[in-house]
Amino acid sequence: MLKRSRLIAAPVAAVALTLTVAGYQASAAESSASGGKAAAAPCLAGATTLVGDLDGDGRPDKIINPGHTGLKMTVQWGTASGGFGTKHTVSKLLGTRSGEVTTAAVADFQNDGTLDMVVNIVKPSGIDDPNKARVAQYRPGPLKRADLGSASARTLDIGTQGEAKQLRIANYGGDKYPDLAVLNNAGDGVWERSIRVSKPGTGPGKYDYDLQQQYGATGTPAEPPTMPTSGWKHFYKACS
Ligand SMILES: [Ca+2]
Ligand SMILES: [Ca+2]
Repeated sequence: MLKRSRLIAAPVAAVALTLTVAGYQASAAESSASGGKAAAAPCLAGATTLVGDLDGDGRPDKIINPGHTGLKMTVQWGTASGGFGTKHTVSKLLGTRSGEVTTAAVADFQNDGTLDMVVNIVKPSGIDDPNKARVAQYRPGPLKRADLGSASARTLDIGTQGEAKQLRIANYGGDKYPDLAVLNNAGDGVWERSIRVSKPGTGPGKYDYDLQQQYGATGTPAEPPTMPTSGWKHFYKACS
């Protein structure tokens, strides 16, 4: 009886070993781009819900962006059991002060395997001249859980050219780098779709006159420019 169970156990162990090696190779391939811990590619769990690793611990996190506006975004950190923790409001994590409007956009802008965030915090002036943003940054992931900080945050010019009312992920030019569309109060009753195109290795770029002519638009508060809703859908598949 003892001998027989050993004969059965050996092939089972061999199969298990093969599966482990295959799993290791798959995760190693995924992590090689970022050099960090293994995490599956981001995927969509609904039109406004992205699942992907934001804090770099290798566990997928859940980012919900109601209405695609970037105004009511929440983050739930991935847990050891494969689930998600409690909802954290992004505006709160970012330390939004009274009267300020916080917008955020999440995608892997550099397409390097880690999710990144664009953040804009501004206190609207309430008059024709727009205020400058207190914070306008591109924050390459991984981000800190406590305050969504990044070790390599970079200032973006979206904070000095109007008041950002919404941030959205867009696809301009059809490459693999997600772009940014800002619903921008440019002042004097002009609302624009102000766009920033991402380039390899840098994330969202500066204002570019030619690209703005090509992909941007202007409007008013009464007739605002249309804003993209399919940015995530273009870059990420549905979670299986
Ligand atoms: Ca995570
Ligand atoms: Ca990235």
